Amino acid sequence: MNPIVYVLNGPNLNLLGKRQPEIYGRETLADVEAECRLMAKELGLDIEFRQTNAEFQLIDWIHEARERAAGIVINPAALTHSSVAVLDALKTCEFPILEVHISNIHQREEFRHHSFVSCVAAGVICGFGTQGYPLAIQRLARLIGSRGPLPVQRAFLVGLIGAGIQASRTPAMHEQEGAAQGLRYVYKLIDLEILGLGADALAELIIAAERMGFAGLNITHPCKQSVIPLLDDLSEDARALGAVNTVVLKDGKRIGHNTDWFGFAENFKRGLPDVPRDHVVQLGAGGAGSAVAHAALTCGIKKLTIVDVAADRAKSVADGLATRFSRDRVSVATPAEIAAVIATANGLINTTPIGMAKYPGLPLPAKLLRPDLWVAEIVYFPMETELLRTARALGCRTLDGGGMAVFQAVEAFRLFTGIKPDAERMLQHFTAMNAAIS
Ligand code: CA2
Repeated sequence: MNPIVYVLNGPNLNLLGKRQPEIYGRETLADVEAECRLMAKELGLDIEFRQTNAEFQLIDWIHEARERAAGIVINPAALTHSSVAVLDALKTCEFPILEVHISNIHQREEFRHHSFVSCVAAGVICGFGTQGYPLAIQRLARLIGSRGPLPVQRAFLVGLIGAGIQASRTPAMHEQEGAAQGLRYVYKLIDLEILGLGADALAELIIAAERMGFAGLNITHPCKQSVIPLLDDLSEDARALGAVNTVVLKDGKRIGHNTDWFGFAENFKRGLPDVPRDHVVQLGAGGAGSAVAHAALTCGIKKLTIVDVAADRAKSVADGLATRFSRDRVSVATPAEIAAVIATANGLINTTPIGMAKYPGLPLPAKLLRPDLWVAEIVYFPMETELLRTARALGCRTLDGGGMAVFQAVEAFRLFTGIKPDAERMLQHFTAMNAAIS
């Protein structure tokens, strides 16, 4: 139920718009009522709009309002200047009263300069023409704390398709930010493992998501590459990287993006802003590996050596990078060559799954780490991988994968909704969530 506001008008105001337009304008009282109703609706108020030529009637309505209303807007008309009775009635009210006059009574005859009711009014509006009425209602809404009807909230349904994704923090990050933005935001996990489906179910799942009105999907292992043929178009980054982690579903079209590289770049810029970047070794050339390598070169790493157990995979990522950055900034090495390449490196980035809760261990022999080597991870589950723990113990500067997880979500949220999320808030929420869980 909305609060009720009485808008009361005294003698002769029924003539509004019909006589003396030079003083009172051309709007009729019915016009004024319509404007008041419009304003009241916007502010979540109900109004009783009344006019009378009889003093007793005005007083009776004030008494009635005492019982029912949250406030009064009153133009007592000539009674303003004469009626102690109207004043006494208003004095019994315990809610805000706003006094309105269409004309500027202070520019008119001397007898109109005094108002009997102003002393009980929370405010007086005069000389604004009939506009004074909606203005008074607006002010009254403030005074009684009416914020208006609940705004219609925009709704977004999104999700993540992947295998073994139950521990993902992405749904909570999106939903929390959606709520903070005043949206109805639901993020569903579509876990192939739980559904007992293979990656070949992807086509069917995307159609289902479209039919159910999903605004978009995040895509993860093992579908980041296989999703590409199912899409209508790709962003420049996704095309370059050959991997998609975000699909926007809009106007019957599926557009693939890659926010992973942005996630790593942003995390790196914040977490290791001043580390040397002459030569860096990256372990892993999988889907995440190509995005991270792209981010690393974008962040000014002068030379990147990519190491992968599958030589062809490392070569294909390196070839892709060479077309976008210069060839001499990228090279490949086999696991047998790690010791040699790491000897000249300033930093090490691990993009292999080794270190994840599912694949514990170190992605390279511990003896290859040294205190002057910085070490970055993309895994955030656990936040401290064995690699990070070992490196930290040695005195290396390190970067965990938490920030990357947050910033890929920041960018995906923006793509799904068209609304800029608050990255700092998402970061804080992620940190708090991890502290509560671990
Ligand atoms: O300016 C105002 O709103 C007044 O309250 C109007 C009162 C007057 O006595 C006050 O001093 C100021 C008069 C209302 C009469 O309304 C008419 C409207 C159109 C034509 C004739 C009278």
